[in-house]
Amino acid sequence: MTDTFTKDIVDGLTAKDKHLPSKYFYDDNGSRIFQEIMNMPEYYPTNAEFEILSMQSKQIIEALKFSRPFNIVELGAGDGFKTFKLLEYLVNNEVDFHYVPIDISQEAIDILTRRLKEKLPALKIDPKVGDYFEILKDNRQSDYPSLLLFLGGNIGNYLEHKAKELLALFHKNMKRGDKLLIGFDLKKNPIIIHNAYYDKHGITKRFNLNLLVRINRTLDADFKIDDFDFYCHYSPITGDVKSYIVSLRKQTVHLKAIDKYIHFDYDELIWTELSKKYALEEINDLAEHAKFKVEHNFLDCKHYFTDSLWQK
Ligand code: AVI
Repeated sequence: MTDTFTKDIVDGLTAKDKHLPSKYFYDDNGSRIFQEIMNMPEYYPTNAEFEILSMQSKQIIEALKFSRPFNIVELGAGDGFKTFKLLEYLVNNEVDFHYVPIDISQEAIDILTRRLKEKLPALKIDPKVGDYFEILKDNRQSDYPSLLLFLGGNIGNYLEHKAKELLALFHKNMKRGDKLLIGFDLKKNPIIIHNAYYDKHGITKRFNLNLLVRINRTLDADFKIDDFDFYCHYSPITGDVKSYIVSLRKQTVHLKAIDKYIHFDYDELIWTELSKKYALEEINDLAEHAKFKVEHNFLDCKHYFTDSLWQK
C-alpha cells in the first residue's frame, strides 16, 4: 500500500470515527457533479461571488494600488467562470497585466485557455499545471507585484489548523506588497445554508456517494451504493456544515486491491466534508494570524459572501 490515495482512504475508513477527505470528491465525474451543484438555484455562493466580481471589478483593481505591469495568479482556476468578469474588465481597460491560472487538472487548464483566447484575444495568459506552491515559488522571482486569487470559498473546506497552515504557506511564497483576494462564505440565515447543502434534488448526495464509486473503481471495492445515504448538518454557532455518508445496514465492504475488509454498523457515519461559514471578525483573526492585513471586504448585495483583499 504505497500511494497517498490508498493510505488516506484506509486510514479514514479504519479510524474510530470514520472519515474521508473531501479533496477526493473531484475525479472527472465528481467535478461534473460539482458543476451541477454550482448551477442549482439553492447553491448561492456561486452567484454571490459572480456578482462581486462582475459588479466590483473596478473597485477591486483600484484597491490593489499596483504599479504596472502586474500578475494575477489564480490558485485552482478550474473553468475560470467567475474570474472572467475581472479579466474582461482589465482587458477592456487596456491594463497591462499577466494572468497565470494554476490548476492540478491539465484538462481544466486546456479548456480555460482555449475559451479565454477566444473571448479575450488580447489577454496575456501564462497557464500552469501542477502544485500551487512549486509554481508560487517561481512567481516569487517575478519583479512585478502579484495578486493571488483563491476564490470559491475553498478555504471553508479546510479544518482550522489546516487553513492556518495553507495561509502561512501563501504568505511565505508572496513578496512584500503582494495581495491575496480570498473568498469566504459568510454566516447567514441557517435555512439558506441548510438548503444549499441538503438539497432537494439529491445532487449533493450524489456528489458524496460518488466518492464510494471512486473507491470501488480505484481499489476494486464492493461498496453497494444503495446501502448508503447522505446526511448533512449546519451548526449556526460554529458555522460548520458537516457532511456524512450513512451506512443503512450493518455490512462489510471488501477493498480487493489491498485485501482489506471494512465493517460498518447500522447507521454508522463517515464524515466526508467540512464547509465552514465565517463571520467577518473570524476572517480578520485568520488574516492576522497569518500576518496579513485585511484591506477590504468586497461583499455581494445580500452579504452572503465576501472576497476579502489581504496585503502581505
Ligand atoms: C468547493 N467547496 C467550496 C464547496 C463547498 O461549498 O464547500 C464544495 C461543496 N460541497 C457541497 N456542496 C459544495
